[in-house]
Amino acid sequence: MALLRVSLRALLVSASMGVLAGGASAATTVTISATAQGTVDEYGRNNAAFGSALGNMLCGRLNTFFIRNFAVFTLGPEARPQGRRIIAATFAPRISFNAVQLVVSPGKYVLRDVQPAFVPALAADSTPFSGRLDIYNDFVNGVIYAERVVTLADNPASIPATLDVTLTPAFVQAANALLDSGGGSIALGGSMVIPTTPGVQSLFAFSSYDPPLGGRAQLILTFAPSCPSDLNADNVVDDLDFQIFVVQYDAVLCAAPEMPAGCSADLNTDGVVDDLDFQIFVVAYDAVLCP
Ligand SMILES: [Ca+2]
Ligand SMILES: [Ca+2]
Ligand SMILES: [Ca+2]
Repeated sequence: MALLRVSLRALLVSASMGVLAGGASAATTVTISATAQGTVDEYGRNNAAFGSALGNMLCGRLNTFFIRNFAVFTLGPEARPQGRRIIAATFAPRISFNAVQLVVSPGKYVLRDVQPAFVPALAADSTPFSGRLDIYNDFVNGVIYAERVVTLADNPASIPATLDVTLTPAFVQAANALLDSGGGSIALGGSMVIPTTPGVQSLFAFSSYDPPLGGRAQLILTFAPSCPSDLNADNVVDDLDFQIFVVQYDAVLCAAPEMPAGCSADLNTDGVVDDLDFQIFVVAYDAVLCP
């Protein structure tokens, strides 16, 4: 702590000399369009083999057989703002016709992980495959990325529309791990848990690629500094961050005109930058490296 005290005191002098800049903003949103999206039916056929339009995402019971859907996203290093990690994610498929055609309502839409070995076949969605029950079955196995009860009320008043599906912390963790490893593709496999009434259609439907009603599903990622006290988002908490902190500490109120935009030093998000925030900052400053 002795070194910390000396360093902070030295910087308080430079702060009073007015050499300080504002901090990094609190969060950044990045939207990524699906690399591929489509359907795998209970015969293990994708859209290209099943005769469905490329990119059509149908899920549930279609006439006499069952069908599941998927979306593939490519996360490259360029998707991640420097020094930031994903803190939240939303899957936002486009709805090009009635989202829910449930005779018996409600149903539950579940998204799960897709084994990496299956991703290339799904990503090449114009290349037909059939008999891939391993892929079809994988969509109901593994880590849950989202669960959403759907009813007829989920049908939008007009189309096209977007349906927001909040993804779980397990997805956020997987996406961060993918970015940490240099990037790659991640796929989500969807299934419907529906009342079993033979012959009754119970369908949850998303977009095709076709304009104007379709469009690719979106993945909306919210990035934040990898640790909140890292105010300049360079992955370490050091004197540069303290310089940013002290300017906001002087301004106190997040609503004050002199407060830098974003009020990033309000680490406990109570609307003021005060000693409570400093107590949080000092712990991270002491640790130096972001986790
Ligand atoms: Ca799976
Ligand atoms: Ca920093
Ligand atoms: Ca505060």
